Amino acid sequence: MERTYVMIKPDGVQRNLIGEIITRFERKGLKIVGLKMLQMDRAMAEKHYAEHTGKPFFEGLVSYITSGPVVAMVLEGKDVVATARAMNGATNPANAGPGTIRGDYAIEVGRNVIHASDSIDSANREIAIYFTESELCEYKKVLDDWIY
Ligand code: RTP
Ligand code: MG
Repeated sequence: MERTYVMIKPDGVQRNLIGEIITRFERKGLKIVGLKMLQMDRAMAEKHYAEHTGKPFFEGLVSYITSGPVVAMVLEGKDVVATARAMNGATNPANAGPGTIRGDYAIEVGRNVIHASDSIDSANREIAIYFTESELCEYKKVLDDWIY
């Protein structure tokens, strides 16, 4: 089954949105197979956002993402990469529709609460940054049969 990397950014943690956000993914029917809280350092941020190195917003992005703890998770489900991106909404919350996480909870592009991998390749790369194989749980839920 497909997996993606989702992360509640420091503003989401500070604004007490952890439970709210995780609840949305659970209710959708996506399975949490990895979950932890951590504080990113600069090296980790540069690795995660390597594709944005040198862009005008890069320094601000690194200082934002390292400004406090984040909640890292791996979600599993059919088409989960695209589904998590759709649930998060557009990068700039001004363009994110109501009902999306960014649409409902954010205003600034530089404080947009949540991350999700943009492709299966990105998901595999990002999951490996944050989780070891043994930290991910492969398990069956009774609900699986009701979701699929
Ligand atoms: P993310 O990687 O965080 O899930 O967001 P995304 O794919 O929707 O957007 P991406 O292009 O990967 O940008 C990464 C993060 O950089 C910040 N950003 N700021 N000031 C700006 O113009 C700007 N553009 C991007 C956002 O926090 C974005 O989520
Ligand atoms: Mg991105």
